Amino acid sequence: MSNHALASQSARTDFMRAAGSRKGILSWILSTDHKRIGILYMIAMGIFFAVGVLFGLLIRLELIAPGKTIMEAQTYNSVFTLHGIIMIFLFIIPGLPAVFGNFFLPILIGARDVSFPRLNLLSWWLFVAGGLMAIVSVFLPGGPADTGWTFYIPYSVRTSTNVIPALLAAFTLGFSSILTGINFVTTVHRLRAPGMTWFRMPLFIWSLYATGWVQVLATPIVGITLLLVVVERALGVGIFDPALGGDPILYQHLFWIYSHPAVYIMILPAMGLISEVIPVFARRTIFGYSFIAFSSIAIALLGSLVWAHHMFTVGMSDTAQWIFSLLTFLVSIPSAIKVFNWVSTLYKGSIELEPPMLFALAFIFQFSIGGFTGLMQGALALNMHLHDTSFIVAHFHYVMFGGTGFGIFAAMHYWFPKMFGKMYNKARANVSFILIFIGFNVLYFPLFIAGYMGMPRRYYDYLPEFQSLHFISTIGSWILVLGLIMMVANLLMGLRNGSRASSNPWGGTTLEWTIQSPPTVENFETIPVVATGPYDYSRYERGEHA
Ligand SMILES: [Cu+2]
Repeated sequence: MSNHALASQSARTDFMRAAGSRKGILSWILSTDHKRIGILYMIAMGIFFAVGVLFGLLIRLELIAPGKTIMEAQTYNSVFTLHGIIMIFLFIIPGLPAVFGNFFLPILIGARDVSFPRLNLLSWWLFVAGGLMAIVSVFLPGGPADTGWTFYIPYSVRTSTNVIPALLAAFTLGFSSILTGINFVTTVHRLRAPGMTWFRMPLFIWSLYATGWVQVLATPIVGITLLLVVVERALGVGIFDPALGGDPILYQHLFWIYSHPAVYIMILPAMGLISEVIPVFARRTIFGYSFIAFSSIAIALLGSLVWAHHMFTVGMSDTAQWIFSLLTFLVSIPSAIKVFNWVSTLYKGSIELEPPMLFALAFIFQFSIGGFTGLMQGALALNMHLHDTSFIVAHFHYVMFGGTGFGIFAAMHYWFPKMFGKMYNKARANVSFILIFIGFNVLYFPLFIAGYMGMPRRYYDYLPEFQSLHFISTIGSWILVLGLIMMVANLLMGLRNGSRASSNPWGGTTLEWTIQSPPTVENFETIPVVATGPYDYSRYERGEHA
């Protein structure tokens, strides 16, 4: 059945209203439908994000002036630790794969669900359990962990705060991520519709596929490492603590052997999403499809060889240092290919600045700043100067928030009409985008300057010469949060009383736009037969508008 015929089918009961064997909340939290699981992740993740943003706001408020502002130094250490743990393990890592990957991966390849639906539900329960463990650790006697999200040794085996619950929370969340990776890799291999060959797959799928392998292969390493810290703390066995004959540098190697590839678990799906949005709103067939597809795989492979660039100051041999420096420069090439191809797709395009496109363009701008400042840190001499300064904080927020965060917002505005069958108010969405974009850059850019001038990260207090930069940065955080609140309020209003959305409000050409909004439980009445590549805008390029 051709794609067009599918679009004209009359609306059937959608997955949210379909009557299953269970009723009410049980029909959600015990559902194995990939779409419902995607939305369950969205709700849980949204709550954790709000908590993470609150902690971020408190950090900025404390740093508005030198000395004590709103909290004691000990509390400050716990607040930035929790901010890091929540934003990394409970927002950025699950963000695109668990929410939008779960909802759209099967639909984009022409399938009815993922390979292991019950395992998929289990991954969500592990996610919630891990999140609750992290939150509970705040209220247990001893107080929340104050080690930073990296749990560096020896402090994490000596501090009296609740490190073990935090470690076990991260361990449990790791399992949720591994199970999601197993599901996605298997689904891409096994459940593609007839004709959906590898080089006809949407690029979001290539990015989820590469991410899935990193989730499966790298996450167990940090899982074991965190368990070893629990054993060392609980049983006093010398593994990492030098006082017990252990090696703290070994801990850093094991930690970053996962955590650097983990940054690609965070950014690759967002890159895939940008490759979905750019052709639709530029009305152009994507430039260099196979280069973008392969660059996702190359990033996953090369990204597992650069971990020690986080450790240039620990006293490694010169040989080891220049090798990891060189590899760090190399891994930037496949990322640059993506940016080049996105910009080439925009060239001569008929660009429509709809809300998803605004967030996607901001992604390209901010990810490029994040990328370039990453390259700077690959240079050994500069790294010695910038290591552990607020320059690093600015760098990873430009990549993780300015990149993946904006990617999540772009995905939300792009797929909202398909997921919920309703439109949000575009004018309000654009205003919220402007506030978020300005707030973000006013918040983080000054931290590059302060860090270059020597402002250390994770410090509760600072020298007066850094005050003006911190003051500007804190104002930025208020503008940003105002924009975030407006964005969420606008989407919730759209959910409540937005106008009905058609099956293809943006003029997309991938499979999700051929089925009704919201989709039915089965996604497709009949499994589609795919005959073309994903982003065919040749009619527009020939000037033959639809
Ligand atoms: Cu790294």
